[in-house]
Amino acid sequence: MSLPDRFHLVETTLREGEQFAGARFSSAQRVSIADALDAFGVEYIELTSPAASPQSARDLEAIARRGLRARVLTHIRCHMDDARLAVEAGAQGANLLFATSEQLRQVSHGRTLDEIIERAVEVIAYLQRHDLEVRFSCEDSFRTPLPDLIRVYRAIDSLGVQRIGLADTVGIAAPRQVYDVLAAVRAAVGCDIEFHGHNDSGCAIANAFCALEGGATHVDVTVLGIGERNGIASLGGMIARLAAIDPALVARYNLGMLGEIDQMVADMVGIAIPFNSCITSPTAFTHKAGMHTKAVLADPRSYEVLDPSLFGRTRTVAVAHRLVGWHAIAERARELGIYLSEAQARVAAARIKALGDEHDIDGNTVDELLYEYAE
Ligand code: HCA
Ligand code: CU
Repeated sequence: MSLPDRFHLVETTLREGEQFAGARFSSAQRVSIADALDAFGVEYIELTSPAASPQSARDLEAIARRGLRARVLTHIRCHMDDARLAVEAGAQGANLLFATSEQLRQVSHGRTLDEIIERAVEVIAYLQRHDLEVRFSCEDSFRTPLPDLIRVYRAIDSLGVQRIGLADTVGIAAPRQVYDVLAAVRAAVGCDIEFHGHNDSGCAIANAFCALEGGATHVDVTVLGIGERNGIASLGGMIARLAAIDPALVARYNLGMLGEIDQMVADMVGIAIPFNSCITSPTAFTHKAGMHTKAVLADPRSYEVLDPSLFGRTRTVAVAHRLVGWHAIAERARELGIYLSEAQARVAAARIKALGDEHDIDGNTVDELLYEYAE
């Protein structure tokens, strides 16, 4: 398995992310998000369809005109009405979507595969005449039989589109399945391949990564993973996954901005950055248990697969708790300019453990206790 030489992030906070229950971005917020993501360096920014609402159409036009480095895409139904609006708004590309699984075909449009392809031919030709980059996705790809998927994608590929997309719309796919399906589709088409995966069963980042290993060239992410239900792969999670293999894979991005971007969007949608967010969680680089802190103080790589400084973060060694070890206590004392012998540090650690057994303690309590040694 190998990663493609070049992968692209399709950042869809301004489309999928808007489908998060708590999201309602103002025009100014949409612009702030687009600018921040552009400064971070994502290759594509996907916006809500101009057919969604009049303000969405105006905002798409305004953001498409900002002259961003990132290409501005809009996500539309495979329909001429929507395609015309996308062209009018000046989008640089259109991400088309058509449901192909049994489950969704029945409830959403009732069309056969041939009818889907026929419609796609008309819409894609129109977009291509207007020089838009085109991607076509089968919604609910992972509940669509593989032969059906391949049939649709081959037909679409032959139209000369830039990409086809696979969407795990309901978050049902498992990583090895994603790899297998991607590899099969990779062998069947010549164009680029995008992957979009939901997190209902907790596999969004793993699936996006396996998609890349299987031959995807583009992956969809949102800030903090926000989206429909519990969302999709997060920008920070994808960066972490790739950086854990080799920081060079993500060196082209402005990694120091991740924290501010996550915080900005968290504030806009009324949540805190989740404790289990990769990289930007408040505790992402906090070490606690004595065994961990001893090793991390000796060599950070012992328990840190990502270097916090790559992301403008610093390591924290938690000392105000009953799991503390004497190495961490000695280190905290050194930070305060107090030099403890091993025996003294062991005694201090024992006192903190005993206190921690009785009640919650904070950093000040520990520091006060250590200052007693300085006197
Ligand atoms: C949705 C659509 C989508 C589209 C993904 C894509 C999905 O159901 O809201 O175009 O690749 O998850 O299928 O977000
Ligand atoms: Cu989605």
